[in-house]
Amino acid sequence: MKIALISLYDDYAYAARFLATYLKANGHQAYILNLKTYAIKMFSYDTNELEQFYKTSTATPLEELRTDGIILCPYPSPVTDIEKNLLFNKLKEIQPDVIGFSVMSIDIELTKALTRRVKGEFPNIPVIWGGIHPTITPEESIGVADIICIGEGEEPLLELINNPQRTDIKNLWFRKNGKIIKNELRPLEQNLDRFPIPIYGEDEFLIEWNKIEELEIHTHRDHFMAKHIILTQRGCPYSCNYCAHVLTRQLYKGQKYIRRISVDKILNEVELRVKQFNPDGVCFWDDVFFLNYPWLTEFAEKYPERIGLPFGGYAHPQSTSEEMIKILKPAGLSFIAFGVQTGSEYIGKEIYGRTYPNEDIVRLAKLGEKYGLEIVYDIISNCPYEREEDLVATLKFLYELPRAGKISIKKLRFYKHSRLGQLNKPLINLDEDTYFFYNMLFLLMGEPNIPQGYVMALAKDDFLRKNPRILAKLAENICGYHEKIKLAEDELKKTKWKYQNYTGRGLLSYTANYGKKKLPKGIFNALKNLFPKKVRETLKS
Ligand code: B12
Ligand code: SF4
Repeated sequence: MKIALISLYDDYAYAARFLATYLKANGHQAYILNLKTYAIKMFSYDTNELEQFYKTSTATPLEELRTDGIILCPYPSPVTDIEKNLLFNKLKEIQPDVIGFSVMSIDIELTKALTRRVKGEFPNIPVIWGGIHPTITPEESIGVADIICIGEGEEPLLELINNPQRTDIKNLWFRKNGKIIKNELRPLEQNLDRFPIPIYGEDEFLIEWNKIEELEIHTHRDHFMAKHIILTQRGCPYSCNYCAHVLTRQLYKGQKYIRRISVDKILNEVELRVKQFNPDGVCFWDDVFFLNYPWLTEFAEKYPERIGLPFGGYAHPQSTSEEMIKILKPAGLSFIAFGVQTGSEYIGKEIYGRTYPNEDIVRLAKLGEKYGLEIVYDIISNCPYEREEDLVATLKFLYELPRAGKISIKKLRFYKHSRLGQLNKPLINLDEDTYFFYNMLFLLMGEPNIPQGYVMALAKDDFLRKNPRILAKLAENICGYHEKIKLAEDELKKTKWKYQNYTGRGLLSYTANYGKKKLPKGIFNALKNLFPKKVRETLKS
């Protein structure tokens, strides 16, 4: 049997990749159709290109603001008619028996539209949705798809492909003759090692920028990543209110929720990726990498000899001990990322459901500093429950913490059905300029070229508070946006620059490497003159 798995705005397509690999290992044909990557386009703060994008985009735009002083707009550039036609032509060519979509909530409108078109053009091919969105909103999802998969998909999808007539498959709901058949959930897969190592660059296509391209190993976008990304586990022990785990964990009460691939198997995978993509480092992008001391110990023993590249991953204030860092550091640990999210105890506890005090975050950050690791702080912005005093608290907290190598700010995706959406608390919804003002200050807090004391002074400036875009100009120039892009481009041209038009994540990834590079002296002084006198006075003091 043949299946086409469609992955939207997703560079990595792990879900489609895991599923396709498993189906292939069981004798089926599986195609991965990537409809657009989670492409990254760089917007300078001072052009109006970004505003134009917001005006014309039909997709929900995402913003990530970085210390590099740029707005990176991980960029769901709207799917064009040409791209839709390329997708449907490919489907006609493949003639799959089943079409699957992997769906995140953010892409739901696009998925619905594409599903309707599939049903119009191929009325006899069943459409199955899987992924986080149908898992947490099954009733809504089965209203559109013929079949939905709740939770893990490998086994249910295999059973379906083995016999597309069946409607009694656990984890799957079917819409048949106006009726919904809801099958029960099967237990979580406890032995992740039994799944094969995911395949890259085989029967895989990328539709983007009005073109379709077959992705083979040597043309795969993963060549552009300075760090190759690998997932070693499923599940998370925590319950942050803004996270999907809160909802998915409830489905599996009483079962072991966190499961990890064995160290040996992960190292086999890393070895393969090193051969395939020659990355400069590895990012173990589990929700929390710093879990399970025995696993980490074995990893620390074996990784240096077999791989030896610098690596890092997500830490969590409650799970990460000094002992863990101590054993991983000599094995090549070079960076840790973790969610600071807010400095406000009110938002942390009452809104995000945090069960530990800010001091625990400080402790973790100081550990990172002590062991000379690059530290990345994640901050959540645009939380509708935040008051201005909460944003001030975050700024003060960043001042208190060791300076980050990178501060990554993501807009909160506020879904009514999430636990966050269900809280009985007043919604404040500050205006965009307020969020923007503080986001810029947060960014500057992570920027080595400006003393943090200046940033605190800028925060008190009424003029800037009313004209926050000026701060963006400061951020852009102080952070050396143009210089960094140039350095990154030159570097890419020398090394792996194969796609002249590709200004996406490869460039980003290389740019990030220059995040700490000291910029030519004088930039900061020259820039001061761009600002109103009042601001200049503040900068002097
Ligand atoms: C990698 C990742 C990303 C990557 C890739 C995006 C992607 N589509 O996966 C990037 C960095 C791009 C990303 C970005 C974002 N992400 Co993200 N991301 C993840 C992460 C960490 C892993 C997902 C993954 O690949 N897992 C591995 C695969 C194998 O597991 P899986 O996806 O669950 O798939 C299994 C089943 O669901 C099922 N399945 C999945 N698809 C299908 C399809 C079929 C047909 C079938 C039968 C079964 C099936 O089978 C699979 C194997 O068992 C998850 C958290 C998590 N731990 O899951 C968040 C997560 C998916 N992201 C999330 C969010 C909110 C975002 C952002 C909106 C963040 C932001 N504010 O900017 C953006 C939006 C990006 C966009 N597409 O526009 C949320 C989604 C919540 C929701 N309701 O949709 C999650 C769940 C994290 C969270 N905190 O809750 N993300
Ligand atoms: S620690 Fe991260 S993955 Fe775990 S529940 Fe919180 S946000 Fe989700």
